[in-house]
Amino acid sequence: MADFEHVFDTPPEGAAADWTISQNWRAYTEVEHDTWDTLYARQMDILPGRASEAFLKGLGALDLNTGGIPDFALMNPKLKALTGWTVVCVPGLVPDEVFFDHLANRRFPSGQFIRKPDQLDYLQEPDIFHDVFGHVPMLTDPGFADYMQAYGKGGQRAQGLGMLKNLARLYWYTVEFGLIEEAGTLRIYGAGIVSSATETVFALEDPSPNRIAFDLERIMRTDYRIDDFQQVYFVIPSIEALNDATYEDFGPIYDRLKGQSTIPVDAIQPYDRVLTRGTQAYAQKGGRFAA
Ligand code: HBI
Ligand code: FE
Repeated sequence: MADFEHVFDTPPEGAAADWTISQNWRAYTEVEHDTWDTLYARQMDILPGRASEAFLKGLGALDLNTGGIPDFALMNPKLKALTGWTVVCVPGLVPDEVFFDHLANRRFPSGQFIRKPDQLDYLQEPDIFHDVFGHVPMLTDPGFADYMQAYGKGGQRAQGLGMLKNLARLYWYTVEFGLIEEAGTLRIYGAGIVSSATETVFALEDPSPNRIAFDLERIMRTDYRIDDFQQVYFVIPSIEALNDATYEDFGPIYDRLKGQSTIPVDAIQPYDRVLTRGTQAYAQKGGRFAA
């Protein structure tokens, strides 16, 4: 983490005890607003037909393309009316317990800064484009809104039980890099994918990654990489199914996981339901790649 610019141990100067800061929307420069517009336009060229309908509907409802970086004072009333969520500004990555406390109270922490023009394609830290464009549209979906709050509550508990590493994998493979089946096709809904032009195409169309049916315990045992495209994606049948599969006491699962090995990112297990190993297997299932 040492090379992350926006990471602190205690709330930096000007931040409140809960790590929030003012968005200070008026202070964004023309270059920063242009960066938002460029990234937004680039994603809208490729997301229709690839992103989940829930994401596209949410994006439209929030009206995030009025020119430049969205002003939270204008966006939050729309979001709050839909699902009771709001977005708060933070200086960068915040400690896990702070992050969970916000989620458990239906507040999504967003970075205040936006990437530099020479970082359009990739940065490891979550900036306002990743956080707002990537995460917030899904928070307009009532089922997904509940899932995120449950993750915040579960995070607090997992931390106490020493199982955060396992729970964080669930977040990674759903909230950040999840795929969903819609009308017999694969769509993306994970924020790490929908906010990345290159991974938007890779996640659905590249033959190399494994695409495996969602399996809670399997995911909690699976490693992940933060520095490259994913080698495995997990596919949920629906948001409702995701909630059903995770609406249970994780205590017994955590007990079982303690005795089990970690599954490498590129491994396939005998019990995996592999939806595609690249485009061919998926085409055989009558998927969108058959055309
Ligand atoms: N802080 N701002 C911010 N954004 C995140 O996504 C985030 C964080 N702190 C901790 C964290 N994520 C994760 O490590 C937890 O989900 C485990
Ligand atoms: Fe994220």
